Amino acid sequence: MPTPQAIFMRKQKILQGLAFFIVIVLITLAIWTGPAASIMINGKINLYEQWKKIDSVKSLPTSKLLPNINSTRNITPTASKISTTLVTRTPTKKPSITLTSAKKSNNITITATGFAFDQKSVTVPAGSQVFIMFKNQDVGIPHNVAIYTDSTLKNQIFKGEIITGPDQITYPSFKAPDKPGVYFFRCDVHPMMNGQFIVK
Ligand SMILES: [Cu+2]
Repeated sequence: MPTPQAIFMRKQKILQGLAFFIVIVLITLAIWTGPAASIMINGKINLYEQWKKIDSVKSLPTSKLLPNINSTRNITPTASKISTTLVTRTPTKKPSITLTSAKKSNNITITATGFAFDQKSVTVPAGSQVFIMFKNQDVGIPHNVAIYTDSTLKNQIFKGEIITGPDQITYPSFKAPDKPGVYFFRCDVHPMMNGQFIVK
């Protein structure tokens, strides 16, 4: 006499076997129905024959074509009809960095000492950005650096802030003239302190 537990176990095993069988059947059906359905339409198994039929149908007049098209449309393997088109892309040009507008910057140091500049002339590249560091070493004396086209002072190119020594300042940068030539710089407080601002 099997115990109730043994009966329960046996039922469990039968159920498991049944479930497994059903799963196998379902998988088999799923595998077979897809391709089989597409092949078996119209009772024709040979896809090649179907293709030949389509080709022969194409040459027929439209009136005779229509019913056949309806019956053969379903078996047309659309996947093979999809044409893959290669899209060729021309690579975009690499951005080239040109330094035409931003020329090499120019750092200049001018020192005023004993009511005189330490240099008679300074030279900068034409059109360059000029950074002037001005050092005033005269104690209690105001000086600056200002640049003009010439000694007539008609056209001012740059005017640096007046500072009282001992002090130093980095002036805001300015753009040197594009036209090469000999320009003029001076201390606005003491006009006899001057020199050549050469643009090359
Ligand atoms: Cu001065």
